[in-house]
Amino acid sequence: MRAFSFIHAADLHLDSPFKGLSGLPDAVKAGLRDSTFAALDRLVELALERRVDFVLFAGDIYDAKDRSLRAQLRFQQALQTLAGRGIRSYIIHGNHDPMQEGYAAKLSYPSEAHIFGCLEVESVVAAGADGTALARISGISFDRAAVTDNLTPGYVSHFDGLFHIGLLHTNVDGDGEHGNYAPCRLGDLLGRGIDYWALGHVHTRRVLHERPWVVYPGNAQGRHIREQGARGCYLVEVSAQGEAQLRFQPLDSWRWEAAEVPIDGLETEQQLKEALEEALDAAAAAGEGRSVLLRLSLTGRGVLHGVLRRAGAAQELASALGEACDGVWLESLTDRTGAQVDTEALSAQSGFLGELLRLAGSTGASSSLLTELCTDSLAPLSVNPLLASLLDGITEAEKREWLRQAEELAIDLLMPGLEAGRHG
Ligand SMILES: [Mn+2]
Repeated sequence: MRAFSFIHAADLHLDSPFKGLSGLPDAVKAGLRDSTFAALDRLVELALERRVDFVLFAGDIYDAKDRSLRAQLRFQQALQTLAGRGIRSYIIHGNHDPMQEGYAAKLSYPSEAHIFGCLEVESVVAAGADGTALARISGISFDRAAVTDNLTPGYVSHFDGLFHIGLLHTNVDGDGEHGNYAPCRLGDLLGRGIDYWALGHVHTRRVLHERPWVVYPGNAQGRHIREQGARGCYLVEVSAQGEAQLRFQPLDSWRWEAAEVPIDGLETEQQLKEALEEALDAAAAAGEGRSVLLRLSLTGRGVLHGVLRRAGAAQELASALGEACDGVWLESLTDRTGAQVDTEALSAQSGFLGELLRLAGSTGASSSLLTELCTDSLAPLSVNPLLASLLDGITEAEKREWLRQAEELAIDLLMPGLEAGRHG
């Protein structure tokens, strides 16, 4: 075989709506709305520039079953541009864009683009522009969103000496962050005669195994605060001996970052402002020239807690920071600070506050007690069926954060000498 190269991308989620960003300027919202398409454009540029032999799209090309026509036309255009330069594409559909559900426009795709069907695992030979067989690619699309079968048994050895790529949208080893669709175990992927598993579904890139390679490239553009850091695809070069070399290539134009700014030891509003500006500069650097959406949390204990407790203080700081650093936008600024007190000493004290803090401590240390407390406290809300369904979705981390806020509020209200305003 001759050496060849390909791009492995997944989870483009074209035309993601980027909801819930009402506080941001319209230009930012428009930029975000376009960012999944911009990532696709960059992918095409990369493929042309590096003259790869083919491109793999491992499912979730579109964000929604009822995919927009705009998204389908842009993807068709991308495939045509690649085909025009002799670059083939291999495509599977995932749980967000299953083949037999939702709206698929009747469009013609270039013959250089192969879309795998959803009935059984198909296997095709990828040839270079000169007709040389380069690799075998096996794949299957999702027919419906909720595929619960393990699809790996359909992938078999072909004993043809070709580098064998398995294209699959799957949740390997039950990743709890993603729906458990087409679930399989890492062990199911090994020993099947596949040299490179080109996976999709998990949005954070990871290499689960080397030789054979089991790879999630992650999504091409982060879409919310839980999708932080660089996003893109893998550029894979396979030598004539069948050795693969992977290089991550960012494709994102907007990057999500989160940072904490502790107020411990800060004495003045000026120092607080400077600490926040430093966090913005660090986020700008992490963006590597891209626009950044930053979630800032003020943490720790200090004298400035009293200032931050004033109504609207966090919001006022956020709007002042809005213009502080080019290319960085605040997704939110949250105050999670506490008064400058020794909580250990406080909770060792006798009296009401001490007992309350001890109770909070033991509740926080036990997930069953925490669940019990939240269930009891929220019982009046669960009478409403709409609210009851929302309550089911509250995570343990959120419950813990509420408990922490309640503790701080109790300290603020019950400690003698701590009123809103500055205190030492
Ligand atoms: Mn996805």
